[in-house]
Amino acid sequence: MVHRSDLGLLKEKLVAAEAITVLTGAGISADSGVPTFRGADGLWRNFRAEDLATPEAFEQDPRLVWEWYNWRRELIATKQPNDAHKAIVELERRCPNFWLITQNVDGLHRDAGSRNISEIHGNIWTVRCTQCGVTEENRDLPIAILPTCRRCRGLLRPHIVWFGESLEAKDLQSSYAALQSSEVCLIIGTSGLVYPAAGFASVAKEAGAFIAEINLDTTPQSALVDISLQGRAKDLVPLLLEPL
Ligand code: BV8
Ligand code: ZN
Repeated sequence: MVHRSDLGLLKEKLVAAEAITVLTGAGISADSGVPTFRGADGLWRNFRAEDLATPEAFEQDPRLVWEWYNWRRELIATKQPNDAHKAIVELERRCPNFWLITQNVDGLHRDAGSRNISEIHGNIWTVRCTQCGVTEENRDLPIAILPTCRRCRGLLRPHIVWFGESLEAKDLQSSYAALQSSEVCLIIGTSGLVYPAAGFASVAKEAGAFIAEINLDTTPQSALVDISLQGRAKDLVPLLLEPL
């Protein structure tokens, strides 16, 4: 249910804001046809992301993990950014200090044109050598299993942050800097269960930001946001750009 007053208030806050931070999760890509993690379609061959997106799973069975990523790459390769991704690009164009923090690894924000962005869980189109650490873009569909590094023959892995792995320092720094200086913080399409991203809303709140959540459901963050708009991101995010 979206109350006109909530939408109007949020639009006013966004128009007046000198600094805006947006945090997105799988829900923003759901409208592009990318399965979310914890929705009904979050399973693959009866595995959960938490089972496969770990260094232990890769250590134990790199083929199985690469098969899962090949499945996701083939699926994501056919998907386009939706109106919510595009509206966030327009918000970046309008706001002098804008930063986008995404948990999504699908690359759809970049495809839409977002530039001030931290892909805090990595990107499914980037691979990293487990030996020499070099990263490079790889769009092979599928990647031949097991992929090896052109420089040192080391085993390549997805350049993605798995459970139990720490986020890259540069991404944590850019995220906290943005959250602590934002006047308005939008939390879009995330279940708010995975840390440290799940703690980002309260970082912005403590810094005095006005916080709005856009989600189909309520989440653990709903209690601390100023406005909660319930509905699909592709329908609601573009409304934020309409004239007051
Ligand atoms: C870290 C890459 C520490 C994989 C991902 C116990 C054991 C082990 C670890 C932990 C533990 N307890 C806590 C932890 C820490 C752990 C964690 O938080 N676990 C959770 C599960 C409890 N976190 C970590 O391990 C992180 N690292 O803590 O490091 C450390 C420090 C120093 C040194 C060493 C270690 C790393 C977390 C990153 C994991 N990687 N992804 C891949 O994608 O292949 S997380 C994965 O979940 C995705 O990135 C995803 O983005 C993320 C969060 O999920 P959501 O994006 O929120 O998606 P979800 O499906 O859950 O929700 C969708 C939402 O959208 C829903 O709310 C739905 O209502 C809504 N929605 C749906 N459709 C729409 C919509 N909204 C609007 N419109 C729609 N149309
Ligand atoms: Zn190498």
